[in-house]
Amino acid sequence: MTNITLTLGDITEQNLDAVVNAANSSLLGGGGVDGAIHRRGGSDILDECRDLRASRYGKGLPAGQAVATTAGRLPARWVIHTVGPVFSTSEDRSATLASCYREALRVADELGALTIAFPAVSTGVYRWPLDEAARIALTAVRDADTAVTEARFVLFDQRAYDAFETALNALPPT
Ligand code: AR6
Repeated sequence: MTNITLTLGDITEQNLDAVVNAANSSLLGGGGVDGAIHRRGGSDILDECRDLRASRYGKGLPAGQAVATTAGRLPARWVIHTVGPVFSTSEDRSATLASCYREALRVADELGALTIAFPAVSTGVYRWPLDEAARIALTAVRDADTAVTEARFVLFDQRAYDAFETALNALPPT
C-alpha cells in the first residue's frame, strides 16, 4: 500500500528515489516546476530529454504519459516527466490528469523507485483549479496498483497545501 504524505516545499529539494516534473510535450523545459528542475538539476536532464525526443517522442510526449531521465544534480535518482492537460471549461480532461499520476507510478515501478515526490500537476501555468486537481491526484495515487511505498505531494504554497489536505481528508473510503 502506498503511504500518501503532504509537505509544503520545493520539489527540487526532495531526497526521494524519484521526483515528478510537470513538463510540457516538448520535454525541453519551461517555467514553474519544470524550470526549477532543469535549473537545479543541470544540463544532464535536458540532454536526456533531447535524446528522448529524437528517439521516441518526435512529436512530443502526449499529455497523460510519463517518461524518466536521470536527475542530474538533484538529490533524487530519477526525474519522471509527465505532461498534464491544460484546464478546459468546455471539455472534461480529468482522465488525462489522473493518467499522469498512474503513468508516473508505472514508470517508477519499472525503475524500481519506491519513493516518489509529486507536484500539483497542471495547477500552475495549466490553470487547473486546485481543489479539483487535488481530488483527482489523490484518488489516482490512492487507487493505483504499485510497489511505491511513499508518494509525497510537495505543495509550493499554503493554499495548495490546504487544498490537498482538505481533499485527502474528504477522500471516500475504498
Ligand atoms: N516545487 C513544487 N511545486 C512547485 C514548484 C517547485 N519548485 N514551482 C512551482 N510549483 P506549473 P503546470 C507549483 O506551472 O500547471 C511549465 O512551463 C505551482 O505553484 O509548474 O502543470 C511547463 O514547461 C503549481 O501549483 O505546472 C509547462 O509548459 C504546480 O507546481 C507548464 O508549465 C504546477 O505548476 C505546465 O504547467
